[in-house]
Amino acid sequence: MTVDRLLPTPEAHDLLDLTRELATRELAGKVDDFEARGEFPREALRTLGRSGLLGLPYPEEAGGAGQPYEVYVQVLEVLAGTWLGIAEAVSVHTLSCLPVAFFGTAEQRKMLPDMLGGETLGAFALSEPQGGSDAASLTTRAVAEPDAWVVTGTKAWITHGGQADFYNLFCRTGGPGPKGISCLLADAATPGLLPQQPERLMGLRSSAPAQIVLEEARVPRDRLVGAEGEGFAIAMKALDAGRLGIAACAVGLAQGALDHAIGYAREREQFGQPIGRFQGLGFMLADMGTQISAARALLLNAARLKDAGRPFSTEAAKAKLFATDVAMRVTTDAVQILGGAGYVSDHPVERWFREAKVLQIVEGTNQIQRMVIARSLLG
Ligand code: COS
Repeated sequence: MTVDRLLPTPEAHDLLDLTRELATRELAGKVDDFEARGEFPREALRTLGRSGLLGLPYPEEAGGAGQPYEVYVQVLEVLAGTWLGIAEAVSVHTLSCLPVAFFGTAEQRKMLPDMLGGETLGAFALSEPQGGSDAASLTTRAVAEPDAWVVTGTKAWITHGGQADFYNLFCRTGGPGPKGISCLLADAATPGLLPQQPERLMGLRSSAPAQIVLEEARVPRDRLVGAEGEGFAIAMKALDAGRLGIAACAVGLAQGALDHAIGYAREREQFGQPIGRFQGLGFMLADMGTQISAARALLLNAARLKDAGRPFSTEAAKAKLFATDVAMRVTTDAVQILGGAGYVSDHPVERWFREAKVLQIVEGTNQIQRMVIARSLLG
């Protein structure tokens, strides 16, 4: 189904067309294979980078495409409708560029053209085995020596772990709590930065995260991003933007599932007519379409607030919460509409159902999003 989109500029229309073309030409034929083998699509990401899709919402003078979030999230949505693993990788990479782009020194910002052009791939290392939702309790420690920060600890669930060229390492450089956290930018080649085996996932297998063990990893002193003690605020700001990316992934995945279910409901006949003509299924499709439109509207509203420079964290949390819950419901219903055919891997809805689950968990569980929303309501 073609989604009727109101885009702000002719350039944005061209960008969406380019994304659809790349999705069809470069991604659609590869996704099943890469997901089945659990292989990371590094080359496909490079292709997207060379087409300008890995630095979309960053200023042109930094090497980005200067696009508003309103447009960037719709590009992600199109990618997610074809290959969630790629869309999530683009979203995480974009998030990983944010600390340097907005808090980096002039010297650090020299790395931005390669980052935003997709020549180098980024990772965002905040979570730890004992501290996921409670991010401010992280224990990875960075000790200042004259020439380097010496980092010891373990990071967990790191998307692009073992694939990334640079890591945002959130470390404790001071006392307990959020004010004792700083952000370091580490190269993948840093001695003592040791990616572990990728996790074995329920879905999204082409982009499996890994733990990163840090054994006295020596990160040069000039790789502190922002001020000492500013790391938690940087992480939260990056996550606010990242949550829009995950919401976009959810909307795109749900739209893909709806489109597939519609195609099936038109073709499949039972009792002498296409099954979509039965009210029970027609109403399911109607609810799926309505929920997706509502999720997209929440997402675009939050993105437009961000573009206007207005506070948007609460709206981003609402968009992430709602859109990912919608993706779970819609993919579940898509499996139901296909019946037995939905439960086997001949149709992608079985994979999309498995993939939707993780979106309710990453970049802040949906319980954390509710916490953010409730706090803003209560003050
Ligand atoms: N933007 C900027 N600063 C923020 C912020 C935001 N969105 N959210 C919080 N902060 C600041 C606060 O203002 C506070 O600083 P001040 O004391 O100077 O005001 C500081 O950060 C601590 O905030 P808070 O007290 O709210 O921290 P909590 O420990 O209660 O944690 C939540 C807040 C739960 C929102 C945070 O831990 C969180 O988002 N957890 C989930 C982490 C996550 O998403 N992980 C996914 C892994 S990354 S892929």
